Amino acid sequence: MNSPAIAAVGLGGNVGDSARVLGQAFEALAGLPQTRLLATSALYRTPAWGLEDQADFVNAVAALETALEPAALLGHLFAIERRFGRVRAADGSDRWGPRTLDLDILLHGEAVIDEPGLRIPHPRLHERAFALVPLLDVLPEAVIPGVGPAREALAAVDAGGVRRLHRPRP
Ligand code: PH2
Ligand code: MG
Ligand code: MG
Repeated sequence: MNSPAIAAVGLGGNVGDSARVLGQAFEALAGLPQTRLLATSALYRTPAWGLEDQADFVNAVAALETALEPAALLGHLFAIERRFGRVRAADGSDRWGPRTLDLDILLHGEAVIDEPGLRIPHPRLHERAFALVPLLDVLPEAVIPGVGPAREALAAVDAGGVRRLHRPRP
């Protein structure tokens, strides 16, 4: 078995009952092989970033200790997204399925990976308050390889719209 790394996974959704979906997604992460769920952040309601003309998101972060290599972990995250992430309209009008759950690897130990479909640390982590705020809940000393302490990255962005929904679970 590979020696375990501390990984941070970002969770987000803005279709359906996102708070409920994210809670269930935490459970799914806890069930991954060769992985221990170390901590879950609070849930945050966050204004949509990038394409702004859409519903607010709910965002959170999970800290994992995992012996899964990044590519293997990503494969598991895609499988969980498929399980939780799609709603189906009876008439098939959403046959491509609006995504209700997005799971992104934000950090994987000190790994720096830049491959098609697999970029770690997440290339926009340092500019996104919706990821940095929950990341600091679970890993207050997190360092973003190539960037610096996550806490310093947060200080440089506007976190005004990020609102806590629930306290972290014990
Ligand atoms: N995810 C995106 C694009 N924009 N905005 C917020 N607030 N939260 C997200 O998770 C998010 C986003 C693409 O993955
Ligand atoms: Mg994303
Ligand atoms: Mg994604």
